[in-house]
Amino acid sequence: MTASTVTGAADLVREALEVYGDDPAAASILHGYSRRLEEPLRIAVAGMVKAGKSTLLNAIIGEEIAPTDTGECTRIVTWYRFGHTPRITMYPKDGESRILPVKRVDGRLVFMLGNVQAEDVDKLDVEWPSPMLRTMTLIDTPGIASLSEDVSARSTSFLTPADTPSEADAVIYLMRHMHSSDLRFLESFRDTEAGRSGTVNALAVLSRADEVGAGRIDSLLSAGEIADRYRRDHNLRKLALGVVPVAGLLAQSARTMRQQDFAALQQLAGLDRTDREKMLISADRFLRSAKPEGLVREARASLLARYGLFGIRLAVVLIRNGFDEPTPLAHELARRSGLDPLLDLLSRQFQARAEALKARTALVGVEALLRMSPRPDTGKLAAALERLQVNAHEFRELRLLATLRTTGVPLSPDLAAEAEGLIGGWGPASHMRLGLAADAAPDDLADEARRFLLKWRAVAENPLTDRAALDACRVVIRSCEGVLAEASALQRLRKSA
Ligand SMILES: Nc1nc2c(ncn2[C@@H]2O[C@H](COP(=O)(O)OP(=O)(O)O)[C@@H](O)[C@H]2O)c(=O)[nH]1
Ligand SMILES: [Mg+2]
Repeated sequence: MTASTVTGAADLVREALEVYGDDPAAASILHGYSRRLEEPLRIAVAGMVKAGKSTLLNAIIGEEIAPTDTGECTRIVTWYRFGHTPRITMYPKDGESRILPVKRVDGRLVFMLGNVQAEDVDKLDVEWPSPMLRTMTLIDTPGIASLSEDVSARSTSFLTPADTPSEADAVIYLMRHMHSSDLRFLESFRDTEAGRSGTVNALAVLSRADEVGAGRIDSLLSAGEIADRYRRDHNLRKLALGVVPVAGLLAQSARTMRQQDFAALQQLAGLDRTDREKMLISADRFLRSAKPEGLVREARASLLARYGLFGIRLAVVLIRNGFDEPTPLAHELARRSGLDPLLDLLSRQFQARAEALKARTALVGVEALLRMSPRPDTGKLAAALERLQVNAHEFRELRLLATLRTTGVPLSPDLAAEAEGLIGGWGPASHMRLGLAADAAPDDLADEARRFLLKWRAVAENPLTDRAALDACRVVIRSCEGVLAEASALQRLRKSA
């Protein structure tokens, strides 16, 4: 992200404020955009009811703060933001916001709405001192396309409002299987943001991945195969930057593992193998089992709720293979839950582009304002908006990425795939664009960037290249030049050190 695009977006909002300063509603929206440019990226977690959204959100944050399963509060859009001290603010649809008491029961945060009904609440805002939240604000949403029309409508109007940019800059979309309603939602999310700066900014998660193979120990492998298939799916590919399988429940519990969980798992690992396998056939058997004696029914139920049968089976195998301390076991379980690849994808696809994504949201907002309340004196503003949209290279990259993944560009499949990488489709860092290792030397980065640059100049100059692909070639060439400039700067730094 060049400084010019960020400052460009901030300048544009400032110019818009000069034009719309006398309209309090517009001014407040615009002030919101300029604040938003300074804040962490907003990532919404969406998907059908019980897809495992709140559980995954807890896993990402590393604490059990989002209420899961039933309960009134799971029906309210809830923001989780960084704050030095825990604080919960409720915003009712009518009336003043109010601070709610911070109360935890059995490690979990409980929201006490008092005499207010969930349907009268616009949103809850949770400030929490979690390091993860320093770099992103997470937004938990009620289910999409749920049986309850009302709850579903709330999520949809929040994430894909008709006239303004979405409150979220990007979305993690959870699905257990791919349904047509999942695709419909992703389409509408893309379309709101689209306008003229159309981009793809959703990641798909194949959630509750441990349940895919009925909790068998190789469930995640099977889930990985399904995710691969989805990733290649023609429809989904247009809508999501990636698909990863995640066992969110396991990830959440591993990241919040308690000593008593570890002790119980150790007891199970101590059992004779046939006894153990028999009792772990089903949840029901596990709950009813007489062995190990020290493990009371409540403790079994708690293990089951926190880790699922898959998590219990996996933990036992790991303990028997030498993970005999809680911390290494918790790390290994988290690693196997599939959370790390998701975090990695989040950081590559969203965090690294946070500035461009936020700037883009601001631009969409100003565009909407110009459209909805036109004024005679907005010519200069419209021109500035247009210039920024057309010229900012980050937006051109995001747009081309969307085109490559949707309608396509008349290039050979190999070239199209290469273009996708070079413009940052697999992550915006130089080594990712070039397909090199993270520790590649500056000389190698520069050589490779130069090679791609020459190659793509040749593609652009080749008379056989389709005219319709020339624009795409120009964007790719500009990206190669950017990478080369960065690599050269690194080379100079190396030399002078
Ligand atoms: N086995 C298993 N259960 C899960 C997983 N994620 C969530 N669940 C369970 O599914 C239910 C719904 O989860 P929740 O996170 O509240 O879903 P939400 O409605 O999408 O927010 C809860 O009982 C969770 O314990 C998972 O990865 N594996
Ligand atoms: Mg939920």
